Amino acid sequence: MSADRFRVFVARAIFPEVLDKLGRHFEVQSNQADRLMTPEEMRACLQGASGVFTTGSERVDAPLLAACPSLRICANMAVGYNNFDLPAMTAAGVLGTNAPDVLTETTADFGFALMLAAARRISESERFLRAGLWERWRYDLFAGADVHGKTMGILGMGRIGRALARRGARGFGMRVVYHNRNRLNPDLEEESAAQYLPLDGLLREADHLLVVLPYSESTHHRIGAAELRCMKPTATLVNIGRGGVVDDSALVQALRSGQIAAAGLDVFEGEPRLNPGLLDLPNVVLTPHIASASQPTRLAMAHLAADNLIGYLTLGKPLTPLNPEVLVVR
Ligand code: 8YV
Repeated sequence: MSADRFRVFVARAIFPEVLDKLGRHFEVQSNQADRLMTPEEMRACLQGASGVFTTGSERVDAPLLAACPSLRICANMAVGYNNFDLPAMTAAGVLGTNAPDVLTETTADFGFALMLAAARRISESERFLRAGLWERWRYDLFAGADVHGKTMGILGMGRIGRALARRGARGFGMRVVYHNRNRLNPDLEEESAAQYLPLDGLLREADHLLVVLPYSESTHHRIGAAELRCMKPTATLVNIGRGGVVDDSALVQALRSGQIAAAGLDVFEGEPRLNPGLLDLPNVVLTPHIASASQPTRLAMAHLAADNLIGYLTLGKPLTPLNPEVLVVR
């Protein structure tokens, strides 16, 4: 079958130029209106499709794969891929690809911004000012925690964790400690200026804890009530990894009771819905999953997902395959 006859479905609205690029290679159908689709609608849209362009919001699982036998590749416009049941995809001979690297620095910038905003009480003080409550200077008005020279703890030392470490150590003179499933090799530790600690040591020593773990059954509620109890009462917690890695109910309790000082959250359990307790708390900065959302980075992520579809379906050569064993089988 010639490549131009492949059909590709784009499950969400994307940059028009990326849609045009796909259109030069494939017959493209897209959800450019960005309608929320049920799994049944998604299945219907994928009939006869060889590829699908997904974001982190669309679930690809065994029932979907069974209902869409023509599917050969699912290209995620996200580095995280917990929306994919990867073993089921491999079993079905369907390739999964993600969008790593292009978002690393932008996402680390945002994690750092959330840490600063939470520690220095930026959102809280702006709300106060906008509400017309500022009457005069006061010695302790929104006095928060320092960031420079403090200890930054990083949970999840992949590419984004290491980019955060570089910012903390080199830009802000921080001591950087980390915990990861596997300890980094000495070269990477040196490059990141970071010291490995077991999880309980990380929790106890961090003035600012940044969670950058992907979500899986094994990372579910990795930070829960017991872990929050280990942290300093002056500490801040930032989650730019995935919702569900932090137990949001336990976090609400910890923020409410002063067990920790503040939090900055870009990802949530069950997003786009939030634990309502979070909305009532002054000491948490909340953003709607935008850590990678700079214009150039989102465009680069979309191009990478598109290039994976083009590379695989036209040449058999995807750029960033998640289950390359599928390539061998084919
Ligand atoms: C995406 C992300 O914007 O890449 C990831 O894993 O969390 C974000 O950068 C989001 O998943 C939408 O695809």
